Amino acid sequence: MTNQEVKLFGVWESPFSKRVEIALKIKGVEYENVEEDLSNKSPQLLKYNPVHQKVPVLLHNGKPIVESLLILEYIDETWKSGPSILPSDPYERATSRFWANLLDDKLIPAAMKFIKSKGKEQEVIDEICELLSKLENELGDKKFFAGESIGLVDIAANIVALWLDVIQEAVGTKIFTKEAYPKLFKWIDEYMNCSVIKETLPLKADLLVHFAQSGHA
Ligand SMILES: N[C@@H](CCC(=O)N[C@@H](CS)C(=O)NCC(=O)O)C(=O)O
Repeated sequence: MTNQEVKLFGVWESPFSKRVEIALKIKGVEYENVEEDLSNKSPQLLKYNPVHQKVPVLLHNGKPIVESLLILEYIDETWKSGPSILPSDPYERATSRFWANLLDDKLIPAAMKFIKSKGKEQEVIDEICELLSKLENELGDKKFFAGESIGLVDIAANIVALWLDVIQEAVGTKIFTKEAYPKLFKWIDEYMNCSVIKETLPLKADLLVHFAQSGHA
């Protein structure tokens, strides 16, 4: 495909925006990054995502796509040339979507509650630990959730790879440790070592400063 308009409206500190950046880079798609200010959202963001008014928004030849997991699927289906993000087998595709959705439906809301309760509510801690154990179990001895190279669940789980540690350091309650989750930590090493991930995800130190200033990750 030539002469395409591909624009990403995002913010540097968002794990959701970073999912989309990672997918575009994996596919080798050239795009323009539009950095939003969430305290003063641009008219374009409000126009392209009138329902949720959130980043990320991918604009492809004038057409907006919203919700990061849907954008990942759109990218995978639109740019067939690069490596696949979703597996081709229908059962494996459904399973990947299940785990990616679980992150967004359960783990991320629990992490938000963890921040709100300043890491003090045992019920929230238990919920996060249970979800992490399930993820650890799903990963098993694989290098990545998708197998030998990164796929949908790996990209969706970048919150586990970086943001969770920032959150627990910021609130001062450590629950996600190498001792408790050795497989997930091995995955983090592999994931953070991929060149596309290294060049895309922000530095932990910068996220910590941002968290201290804004009160959210
Ligand atoms: N489910 C959405 C979540 C996106 C999201 O929560 N974006 C945040 C930034 S991390 C946002 O734009 N917040 C602005 C607001 O809530 O006003 C996705 O996967 O794209």
